[in-house]
Amino acid sequence: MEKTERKRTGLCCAAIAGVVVLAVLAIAVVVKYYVLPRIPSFGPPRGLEGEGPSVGADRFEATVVFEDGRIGPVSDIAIGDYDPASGDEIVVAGLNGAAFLDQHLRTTSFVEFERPEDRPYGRTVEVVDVDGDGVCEFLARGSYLGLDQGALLDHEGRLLWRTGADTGTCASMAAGDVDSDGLLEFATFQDGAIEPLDATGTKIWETQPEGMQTHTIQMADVTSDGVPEVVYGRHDFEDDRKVELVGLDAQGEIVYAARRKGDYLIAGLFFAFSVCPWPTADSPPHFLAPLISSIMLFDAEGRTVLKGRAPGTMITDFAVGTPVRFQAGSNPWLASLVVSFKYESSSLRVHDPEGQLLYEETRLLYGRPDVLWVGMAPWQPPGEDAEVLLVGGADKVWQYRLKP
Ligand SMILES: [Ca+2]
Ligand SMILES: [Ca+2]
Ligand SMILES: [Ca+2]
Repeated sequence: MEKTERKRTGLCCAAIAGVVVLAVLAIAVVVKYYVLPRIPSFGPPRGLEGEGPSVGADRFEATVVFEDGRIGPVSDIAIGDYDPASGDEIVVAGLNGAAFLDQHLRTTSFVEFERPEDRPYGRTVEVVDVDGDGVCEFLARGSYLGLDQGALLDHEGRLLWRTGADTGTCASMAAGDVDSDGLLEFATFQDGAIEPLDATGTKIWETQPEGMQTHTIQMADVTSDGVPEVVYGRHDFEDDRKVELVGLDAQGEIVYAARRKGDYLIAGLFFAFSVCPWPTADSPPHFLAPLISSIMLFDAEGRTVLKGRAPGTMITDFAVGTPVRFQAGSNPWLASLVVSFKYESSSLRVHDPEGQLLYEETRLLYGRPDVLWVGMAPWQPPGEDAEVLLVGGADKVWQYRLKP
């Protein structure tokens, strides 16, 4: 009787031990395959320590196609009719000047920017055409850290005006013709308020809408009427799981708002989202935002269009992107550049339309000759049927093409 009891107790203990072992194994499997992969990684991108490609090195080749020690970090590459001669050119704009290149990437002229010593202005220069006459001007925007003033320079690089002449700095700035009079306006975010300036740099109005917590504002036609709105992200304090993409018209009235579940998009929208056409350059505006270890492309309704892995990315980083048709006749891929101030690095990536990472390359930002900066454009070289990607660097432009 006692023996049977002991045997039963022994069996019982063995069963309990078995269940415990199984449970521990199950927990280990769940942690390894479900929990760990979902914890955001705050570490630097894998390629950072070695610099250079960490994914897809056998797929793309990069060559320097432009180099000029006068130009500085290249922040914009614009292709179109931007100088008095007829026909398209490629304008490469950097911190200190701009070069005009022909279709064979030969420099035809160079403009040096006036840079007063007393107060530095924007570190990222954008090619704009204020009056649409086919002769470009240059918009020097505040840096992404919001430390510099914005300024407009004429075609010869002479300073026309600066923002916040007294004290203000300009965290963000975007250009667009919001009132359809043929002249660009410039939306600025200064001292906690949105202030659009006219083509002469004069403030038109000022607004500080409720819930506005933006660091970045953009101009984009979110109402699909051919006229751009001033666009920014807003947090709904009544419901903190919601974020709104808001569009203001020429009078500063809210004419558009798209809501979506917040997640990390809230911060991505506030800090550093950019306008990114998708899937082609003529498509309705889409927006690219940095999240945690990923980037997200969403449409004007707030719907996710593409979410791609981007290790080392934080919601406060800056992300720019463009579609590139690297292969003739196939879908474009999304090329993006994330500038991370935390890791002092920039990462170039290419994702396919499903969000799969095809290429990744990280380079350190400071004191390196081969830094990658935010100027970026797809370009179809003459006689070719696919596009290459032009990316700005320090005093140079790189061309990325798909290997045959
Ligand atoms: Ca002009
Ligand atoms: Ca206008
Ligand atoms: Ca519109």
